[in-house]
Amino acid sequence: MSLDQSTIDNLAAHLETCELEARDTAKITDEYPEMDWDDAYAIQDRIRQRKLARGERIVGFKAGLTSHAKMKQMGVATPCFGFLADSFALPEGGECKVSELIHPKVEPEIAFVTRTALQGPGCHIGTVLAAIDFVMPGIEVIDSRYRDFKFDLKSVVADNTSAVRFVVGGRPLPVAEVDLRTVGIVLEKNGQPVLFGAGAAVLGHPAAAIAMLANHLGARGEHIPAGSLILSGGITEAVAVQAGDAITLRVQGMGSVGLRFV
Ligand code: 0L1
Ligand code: MG
Repeated sequence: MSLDQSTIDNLAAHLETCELEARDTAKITDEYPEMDWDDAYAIQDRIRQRKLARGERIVGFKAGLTSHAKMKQMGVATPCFGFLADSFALPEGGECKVSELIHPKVEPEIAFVTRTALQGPGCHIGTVLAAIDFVMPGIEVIDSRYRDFKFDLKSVVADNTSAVRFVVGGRPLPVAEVDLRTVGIVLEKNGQPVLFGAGAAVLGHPAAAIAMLANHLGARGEHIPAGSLILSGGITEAVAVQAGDAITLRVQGMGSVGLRFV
């Protein structure tokens, strides 16, 4: 690590305040170019501790930048991982208030719920499928705290990978009842189909993103608890939304889930 504890605390407070007050900021590596990966995840951990200290609960995790479309859109080459707090969850068909956000975008994702804990290292698609209870459609709303979504990967990790809101729903399916590589998705914006894809866009198989997450957490002495919700990453690039937009995600065999931006 190259940053001291008080710098990590200050950067976590700064980024979380930007999240809570819907204010953007320059990417933090502009001021701290020496920041390394351990620093970046330590800042994210500190944001998680701040939320826990306020009584929020951590309901799961997310993998980000897991598809080539997303990596190309953001100009990066590696996935990243973040956490999901209960305050991020929106009801199915509910409202997402844009006044609470900076410049939201949506991503179509497959959400996983674990039946048993997953502990890396050594997790692979098989271990993941054996530990999953069910999968369902999920829309992630991302909202980078960085001005104009301009960042590098370490800054994104520190910023909890742009996590801010999500909705899951539709028809949950036991994982054995779906081929997650060929499952098709359509994302509709205001009734118009705008994005199309298949599960294989996420690292060849969305469960590979969960295995990477478990191995990443295992390397840091953590695990994925039973009953966790995990967003496996956008199948397509992200789409910008504004007040008045209605978004629906349809996933083959799993029904649909939607949100209205107000
Ligand atoms: O969930 C994601 O793929 C987002 C990762 C963070 C980068 C971004 O804000 O697009
Ligand atoms: Mg995402």
